[in-house]
Amino acid sequence: MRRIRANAIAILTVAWILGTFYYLWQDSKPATAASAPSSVGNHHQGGGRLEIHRDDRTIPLIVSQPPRGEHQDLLLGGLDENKYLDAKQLKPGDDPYREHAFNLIESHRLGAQRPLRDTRHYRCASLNYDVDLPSTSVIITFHNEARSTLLRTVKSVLMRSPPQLIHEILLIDDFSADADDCQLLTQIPKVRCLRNGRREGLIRSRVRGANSASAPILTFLDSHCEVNTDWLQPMIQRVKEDHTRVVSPIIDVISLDNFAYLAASADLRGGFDWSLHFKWEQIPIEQKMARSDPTQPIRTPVIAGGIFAMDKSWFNHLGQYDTHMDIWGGENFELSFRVWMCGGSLEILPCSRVGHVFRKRHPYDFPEGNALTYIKNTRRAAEVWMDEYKQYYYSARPSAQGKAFGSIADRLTLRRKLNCKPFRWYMENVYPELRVPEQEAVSSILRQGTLCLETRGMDGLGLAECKVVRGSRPQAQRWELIEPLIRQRDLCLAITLFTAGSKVTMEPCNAKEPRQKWKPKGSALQHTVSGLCLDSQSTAGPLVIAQCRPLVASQAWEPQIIT
Ligand code: UD2
Ligand code: MN
Repeated sequence: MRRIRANAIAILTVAWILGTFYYLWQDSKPATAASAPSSVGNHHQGGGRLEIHRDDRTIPLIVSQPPRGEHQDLLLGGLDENKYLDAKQLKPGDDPYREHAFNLIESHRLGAQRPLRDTRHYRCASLNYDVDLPSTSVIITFHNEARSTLLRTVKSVLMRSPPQLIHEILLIDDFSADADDCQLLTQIPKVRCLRNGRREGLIRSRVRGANSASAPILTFLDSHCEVNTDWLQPMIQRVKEDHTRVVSPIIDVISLDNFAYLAASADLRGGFDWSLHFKWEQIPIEQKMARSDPTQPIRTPVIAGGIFAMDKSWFNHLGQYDTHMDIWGGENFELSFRVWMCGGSLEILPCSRVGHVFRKRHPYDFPEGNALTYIKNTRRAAEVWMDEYKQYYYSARPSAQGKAFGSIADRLTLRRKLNCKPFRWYMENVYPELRVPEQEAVSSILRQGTLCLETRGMDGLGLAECKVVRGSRPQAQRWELIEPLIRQRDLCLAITLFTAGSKVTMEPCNAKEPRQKWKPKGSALQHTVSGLCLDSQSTAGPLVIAQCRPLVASQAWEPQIIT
């Protein structure tokens, strides 16, 4: 008897579970093809709700087909696509990776458009968006992009966005070799082309685009993207609800070898290490556990940088970009810190997907060199936004010390005017997972030929033969160069008076004390406020500050990192 009852309970339980699954499936499955109006393609606007009709039930295999026929001509205007694409052909024997760092043959083979697999979570398809969403100006900057990837970017936007939301597509041609790459595309309705008279880099190019945009929302894209089904509505919806949100899609991967479109993980957010190197990282486990709805936005400490939407007035209010940053790199940190610290937020929207060709190298040249440019840009971001935490940036990237980064006065004024929170707030509230490194700064000796700067007694300083005692340098000759300080343990190099000839001593460190602020100037060490340079005069005499004289031996200090 008891066994029969147990069996009955087991059967009922199984039936209940199956029933629940069936119910959930019924609820989420897409409408059948029979209800789709055949003339409108796969998007149908009705009753204030964007419905997506598909005739395929196996959701992961759904592809979003571009509309065909007349509809397409209306969207795309008079451009002869084949002529546009075929004008640039590889010669037999040419390396297909050479010019763009991706396989140009494969890209060309795909042509101007292609169907894409809808990589979103199936629940995204049943979300509703407002009928009266504001429109956007899409801004795409490029320097010598391949025609096939550029055209696919533009076409995918026109074909996979509700037309009323695309006010215009602004192409900023950053002084590419062939002006026709951009110009010919203006035959497509809504496409405008702005050509720079000289190479500006992506940061100033985007600002130029933003300044001539006329829609209330700005959407930035790289020039080798393909947007996926309903990519735009989730972003505009979030920005419409709160203009201080800066939103980006999940960035899917387009293979640089065969151009396959691959879904990216939906559990990632943007992060970085202290050298200001961007990386994707798992969302922290507590946040992951708390996520019951996979369509919900993901808060992110930083964005990758290339693909995001933002309210135009908010973009302008927050100071656009730092236009003293050149070519590529660092602007994503600067924007991310600024947005969080000055009252906004950053999020990744899982229901918006955009494919991007990730490359292993830059296919273009950097007039000042790649490394120096990255250092200049990230140094500007660190100097303006990272407060006392910038020392960890310098420890992680010692080569950044002493490299030129121009004046940041305007950006500091902006930070003050916007009344932004300190970086400590960002660390505590936005990115507590970023660990502060153990306080072990890099030590150097400061050489002048065979002599080394050393401390003597309480606050004395002098030059002496560089020594090695039992395999390591004596403490008196070890220095930590953490701008603006030149420190040894808790004491720092300081001037006594702000005039030439004034003696230099050691005193307790204080990064805000003007007498302790130094910066490298060529091979000299310059006192920032007086503009005078550290001078050893003679080996016997005291250390002083004197008028900077480039190439004078008593002012040349060669830092050499020691262990
Ligand atoms: C990522 C971002 C990129 C930017 C960069 C950091 C994504 C998908 N991409 O690098 O947008 O934030 O990190 O700076 O998040 N370009 C110019 N002028 C130049 C150099 C580049 O217009 O002098 C264009 C280029 O054609 C491309 C865009 O800027 O459309 C970004 O350059 P990228 O694709 O080489 O950068 P990526 O994806 O490695
Ligand atoms: Mn890119």
